[in-house]
This record gives sequence, structure tokens and C-alpha cells, in this order.
Amino acid sequence: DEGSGARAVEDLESNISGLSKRPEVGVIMGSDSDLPVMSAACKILAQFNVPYEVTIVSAHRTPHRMSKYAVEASKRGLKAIIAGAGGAAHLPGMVAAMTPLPVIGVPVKGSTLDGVDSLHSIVQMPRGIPVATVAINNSTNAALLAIRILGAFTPAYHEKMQEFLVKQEEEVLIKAEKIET
Ligand code: RP5
Repeated sequence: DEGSGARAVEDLESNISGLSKRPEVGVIMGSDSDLPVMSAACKILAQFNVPYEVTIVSAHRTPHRMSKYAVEASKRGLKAIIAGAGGAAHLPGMVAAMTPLPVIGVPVKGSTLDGVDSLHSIVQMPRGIPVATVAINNSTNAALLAIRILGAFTPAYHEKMQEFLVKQEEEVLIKAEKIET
């Protein structure tokens, strides 16, 4: 019923850490079934101290909520939107059609077709309405890309991204050393 659906969204919104009153990145997804994939993006945003919000916005089940979200996103101060969806994954493209903000699409792998359906639905946008599409189920990269975009005009994020890359490289080198010895 509608009441329990609304409560599920409220739980989702209040149970994930890193939520902010002045979010810079909006993380949206078509269904709560996308959350296990999309929570990785929230984790990265929290790790980089980027204020973000997370919620369910479905292109098909809540089309009015989707258009309100997209139209008001920029006015509310969001700088980028990460949109995850599976199957007939219209959410990222439809949101991109209704906002000038950068939209990063995460193709979520469903129970059939290995997520290729989601990937194709998101990546094959018509000229004029871009969606930056990351790999299937890779919401980590969506968050990292959002932070890189914000980093172009927020030096703190730019520096944190530099540190992240150095640390990542060091970690791989340590693993390589272990294998070699
Ligand atoms: C899409 O349909 C969602 O993004 C989800 O990946 C997929 C299936 O949704 P559920 O039926 O699990 O709610 O809109």
C-alpha cells in the first residue's frame, strides 16, 4: 500500500549516514531494490565529506516526483545527480532532460539480461542530453566522478581526490610486493 511505500522511503532517507540539509550531490534510484548497489556511492561521498542526499525516485512509478526532483535540483543547490536504475532504466536520461546539472547514470544489474539492458538504456542517449554512464553496478565510480566534477571548482575535493589516487596506487604496490616475495 501507499503508506508502507512512503515509510520505506522515509526509512531509507533517515537510515543512511551522510545525509545533509545542504546536499551537493543527489543520489537517486528507481527502487529500493537498487539500494545494495547504490549504497557504495553514498559510502564514497561520505568518505570524501561531500554533503549528499539519497532517495527513491522512479521514472515509471513516481513520474511526478521525478520531474519535481529534476526541475528543483539546481535551485536546491545540488551540483550533480547520480541516478541508478535497472531494466528499462529511463531515470537518468529523463532527469538529465529536465535539469542542466551533470547526471551520472549507474546501470543496475537486474535478475535477467545481466544488466546489459540497463547499460544500453542509460548509455544510448540522444545527442543534446548527455548522461555520463559508469559500468554496470559500479556506483563507486559514479561517486568518484561526481567528486571529480565538483573538484573542478572546490579545491578541497580536488586535493582529496589527489590523495585518494596516491593511496590507491600505494595499496596496489603493497599487494604487488606481497605477490612478488
Ligand atoms: C527499475 O526497475 C529500478 O531501478 C529497479 O532496478 C528495477 C526493478 O525494480 P523493482 O521491481 O525491484 O522495484 O525501475
